[in-house]
Amino acid sequence: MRVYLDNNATTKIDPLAKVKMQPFFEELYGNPNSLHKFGMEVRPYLNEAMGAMYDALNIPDEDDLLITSCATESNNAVLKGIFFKHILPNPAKNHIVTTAVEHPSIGETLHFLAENGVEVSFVDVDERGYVSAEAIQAAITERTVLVSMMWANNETGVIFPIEEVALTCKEKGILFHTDAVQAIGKVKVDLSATPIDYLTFSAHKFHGPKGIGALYVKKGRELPNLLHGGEQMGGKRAGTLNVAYIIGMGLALKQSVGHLEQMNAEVRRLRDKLEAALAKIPDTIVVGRGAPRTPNTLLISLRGIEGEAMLWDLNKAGIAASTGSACASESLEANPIMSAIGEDPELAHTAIRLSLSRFTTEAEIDYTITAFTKAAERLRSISSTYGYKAEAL
Ligand code: C6P
Repeated sequence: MRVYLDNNATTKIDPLAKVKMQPFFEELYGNPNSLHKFGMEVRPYLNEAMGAMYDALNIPDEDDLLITSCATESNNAVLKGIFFKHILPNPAKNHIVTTAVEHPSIGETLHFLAENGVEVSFVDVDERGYVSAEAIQAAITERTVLVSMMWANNETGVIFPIEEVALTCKEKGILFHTDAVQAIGKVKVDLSATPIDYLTFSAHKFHGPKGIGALYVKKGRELPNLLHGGEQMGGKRAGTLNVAYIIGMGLALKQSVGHLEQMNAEVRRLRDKLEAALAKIPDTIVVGRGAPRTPNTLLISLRGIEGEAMLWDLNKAGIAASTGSACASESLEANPIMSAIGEDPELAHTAIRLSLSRFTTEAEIDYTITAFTKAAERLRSISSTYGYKAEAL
């Protein structure tokens, strides 16, 4: 059996989105900015896809949804945009608040800005991997220009108090950005209801194509152009539009939001079943238990079992999991979220992330429970002391 449980790294394309994209690689290949028929005939499809995204996230018509190449681009654009537009002209307001567990596209960008004089507060998580609104409020100073807080963490699935923090920022006149990559299609995101200034997402996390994402920008919060060049996206993000992928992203977003109930009932039931079974393995810790979590994610640590070794055994059984974020998977560094939580340092090397999707089946979960339990027994049996390390293989 082949079981894909790494849906926080990327997802398979929604079959309906794939079919809908196909004509835009073939007969409908015109450049939508061209004035001839080839170009013009594409435009209604683009408008439909953009409209679907505005509807899915309840985006007011006057606000912008800028298409980017990925969430990493959107996150870079918003942080560097704030630097150019607000911090450089007014260095008295040069403080940004964020969390210690953001994706590197936020964390690394902020380290880069810190090298350029920006003051950054990385607020720590508690023992569940949660950051409270009070902890963010306590970090805000008179110099704060922006708070950037992820909606849901990619490693634990822990959901952060976005509404509360957004309201605080609004009251204090501070800009608010959220990286909603792991929230879209898992929790309700309503941009008319919550006072968010900027929001990031990426299509391949909700069964859209890879290499396309978006940045939501509230009216009046415009940033310098993300890419200078032609007049695409009103000049705000130049470059020929990736029509097929925008069409795919539009349909995939509509579909995922339409399946929110399934996600919160059926997918959650399967995740909880998996979690309950794996938590019976002696000496395990489910990270984020007791905090609000996305319905599809499970981060579990097994004392004495190197995460890499577990992945290897699971892979041999045909199961795809990860030790955390896919973009950090080549380093054998301690898992960042586990280190941030401040658990026993050994546990930071033993975390396994299993992330489901609405395409995950009960049979796949049952198979995983058996294979995972067997792998844990095997790996523990070869280390009587639990002192086993992957390098010893
Ligand atoms: N997280 C993971 O395994 P891109 O690659 O640019 O489409 O998305 C980046 C990104 C930004 N924010 C969050 C919260 C994310 O989870 C990701 C991607 C993957 O956790 C790959 S590193």
